[in-house]
Amino acid sequence: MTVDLLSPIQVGAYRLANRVVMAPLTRMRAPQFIPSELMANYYAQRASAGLIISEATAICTQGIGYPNIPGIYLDAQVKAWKKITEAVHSRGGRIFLQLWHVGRISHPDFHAGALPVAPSAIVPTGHALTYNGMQPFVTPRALRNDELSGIVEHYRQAAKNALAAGFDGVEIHAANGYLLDQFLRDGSNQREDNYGGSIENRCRLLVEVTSAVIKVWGAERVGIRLSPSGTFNDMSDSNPQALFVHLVGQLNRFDLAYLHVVDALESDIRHGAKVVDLSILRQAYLGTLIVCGGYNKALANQVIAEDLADAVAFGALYIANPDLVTRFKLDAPLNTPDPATFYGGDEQGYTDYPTLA
Ligand code: 8OZ
Repeated sequence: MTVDLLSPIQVGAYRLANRVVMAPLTRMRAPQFIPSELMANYYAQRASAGLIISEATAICTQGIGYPNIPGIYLDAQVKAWKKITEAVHSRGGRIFLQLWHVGRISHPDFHAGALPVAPSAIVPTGHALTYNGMQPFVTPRALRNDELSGIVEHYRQAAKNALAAGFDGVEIHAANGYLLDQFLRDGSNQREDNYGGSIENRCRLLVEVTSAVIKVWGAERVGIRLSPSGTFNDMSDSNPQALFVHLVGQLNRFDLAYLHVVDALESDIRHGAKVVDLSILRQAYLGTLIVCGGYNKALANQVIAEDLADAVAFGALYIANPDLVTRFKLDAPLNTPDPATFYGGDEQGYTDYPTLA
């Protein structure tokens, strides 16, 4: 039998009903950084996905860089997430929490005037979205060497909180120019200690975070997201292929539930990305690979048929199609996502996309 998007798959500890993954999607509908009731309905509507990966969720206040994103560092947040995991489980779904620290992609307005932190004091080009509108990024404060164990501890505690909130696992967000990605790449990491310089040193923080999170969850319930070709949030690296091939080699040792790779996007190409081919990562990584980045059903089935990936995550299509799996099964037409309602707002463009009758 040929394997396709609708074939079941073992991912770490779980037998997933299909290979259609809901990508992590920032939606900014968590006032005061507390998950809202509305979010329970939104995620429950999408429970037929083989796996839901939650929107990026702050592991501590220092990790916040956008308005109305959820956290996982307060009891009230754990309680609120519990309602969401219960809603997803009651519909037979599985949901991992994505653990997030934005690093320099933030603004002093989120930190009572304190500077955002980063591997090095290098300002990214661009603007932070704050409660006072778009504001230019500021030069971040370089984290001291003796602070890094505290960062690892924040990830560990957040992972424990995710367990208490009833999630099925966690995904470490090491993609898209946020803190862990900032450490990986030499465009943002110019440290001279044992967390900078060589590729091995730049991978150190992510490897330490992964070890800590695995101690909480077991490797079979932990995934990692990377964007080796990404330029979003002013990311650059002198040799991303060498960096990411080394990194996934290190990650092989952990036997994770999965590695989740964001493909080179059109915007990355436009920004002159040095593209790391998926085939190279597929060869270097020995475990389950999820890919993401503008796939439709045909392209997703193709990437699985060519054995370049095991499963595919869908972002915009999942925003607009809560019953995406059914629509794929039936080759039914898809709803069109409305970008005006992606970030912030209410039910509109969130829980009101129609399912098939
Ligand atoms: C879009 C807007 C805000 C955040 C990411 C968490 O790119 C995000 C994000 C995306 O990973």
